[in-house]
Amino acid sequence: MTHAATTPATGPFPQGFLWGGATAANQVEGAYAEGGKGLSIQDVMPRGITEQPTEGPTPDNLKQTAIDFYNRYAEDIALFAEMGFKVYRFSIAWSRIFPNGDDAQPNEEGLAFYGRVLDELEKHGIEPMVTISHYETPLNLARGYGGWTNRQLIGFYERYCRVLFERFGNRVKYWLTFNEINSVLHEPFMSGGIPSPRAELTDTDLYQAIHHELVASARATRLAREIMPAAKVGCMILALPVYPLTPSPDDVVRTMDTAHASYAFGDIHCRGAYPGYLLRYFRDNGIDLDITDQDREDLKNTVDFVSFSYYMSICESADPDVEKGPGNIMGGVPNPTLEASEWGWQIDPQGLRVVMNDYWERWQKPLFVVENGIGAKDVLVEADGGLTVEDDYRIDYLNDHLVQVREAIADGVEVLGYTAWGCIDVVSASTAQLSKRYGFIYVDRDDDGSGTLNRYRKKSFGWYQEVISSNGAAL
Ligand code: BGP
Repeated sequence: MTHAATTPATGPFPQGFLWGGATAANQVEGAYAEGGKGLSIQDVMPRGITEQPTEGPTPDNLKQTAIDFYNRYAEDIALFAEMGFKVYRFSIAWSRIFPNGDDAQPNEEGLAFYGRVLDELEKHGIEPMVTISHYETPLNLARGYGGWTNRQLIGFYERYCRVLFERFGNRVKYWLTFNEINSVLHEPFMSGGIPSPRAELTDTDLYQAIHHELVASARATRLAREIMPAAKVGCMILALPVYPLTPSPDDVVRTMDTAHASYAFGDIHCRGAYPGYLLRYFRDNGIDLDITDQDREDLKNTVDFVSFSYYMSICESADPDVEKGPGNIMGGVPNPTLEASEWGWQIDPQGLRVVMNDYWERWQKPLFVVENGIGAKDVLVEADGGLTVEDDYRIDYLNDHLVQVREAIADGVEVLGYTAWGCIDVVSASTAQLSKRYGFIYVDRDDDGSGTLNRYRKKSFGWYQEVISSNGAAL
């Protein structure tokens, strides 16, 4: 059967589609040493992933104060409500709840803060979605235990989850266990609290750490079902569709291998066991992991849905001389047919449709797009309604990507919702700067830390408001 050209999908999104935005604690809250919070790995990453971590916290780390969400959350959530958000994805800073990660008792002041955030969301009828661990491992678990290479972290994480589920289980339905869990392959410190740089880490240690995280994720899922039967638990994957650079079978096979490295995380979360291609990789590379029978049982607690971030696609080539380009953590071989953002991340709206079809067919679990957006150097300008940013480039990027979400829905993919990344400007994860902005809301703060922290609605604010109020028909 041949397909005629498909008719582009138009009209509104499914009823109840969850429109919203996403942030992470370390990138918005600030108050890094207030309210009983302990240090996290982010407090020693003043340059993000571009430089080695520092010994202790340094005042040039913008995340120490970030955008002061810790004090301004009510104002910010009111702005989200004004845009019409149905859902807000945020993370809980592990070291606000367990300052050292291994404490016997949680920090009540930290729990009280998130209780206040939830109050505000409830006041506006916004559904919360919580990332339990978003690049914020308590520093003590990294430096004192070796991060996720240490099996003890499973127990510490489970204790932390139990506290969250018991305290907030009747208020939060959507939970994500680990942000971009596959990113640990490239950023072991930021993603897995593992102190050794990637080059000094053996594959065995890396995959043992990954195994511990996967078991922790599955145990959290089981615990969630016991404590909050109505909850929905998702994994969170950094989606980076990989295309062969040429039609050469060598490139195609290489593309498959590269794709497998990330698929493995979804396969284990959705199928409850290690896939054959990963077991083969272990055999071929002499990787011998400590996997207990109990671990195998635990892994069978599969997730309810698959969430993912999507910013770009990459190419892959079997030719070792082909150079890789920049990108969301992993990067990859640039695609000669695509344009790129100011940071060299290639823009590929159709890749989002491709990856959604791919994940849906592979796992048959509902999808949630929990990050998407374009980092840009916005300029604040004077306009009729006051200061704003004329961010047509952001509107174009988001519009083009949402059109592809609609296409995927028309293809039959089940999609729960969409949260635009950095719905308010946040400190960038990779650069730790504020000049790489994603928001619908501009925050007056510069990379040198100066600025009033005032919030201003960008042009995209009104655009997203219309998209939401028309349930996508305005795209
Ligand atoms: C993802 C992270 C986010 C976020 C986003 C944009 O990898 O989950 O925390 O920051 O990418 O990346 P960046 O801030 O480096 O532009």
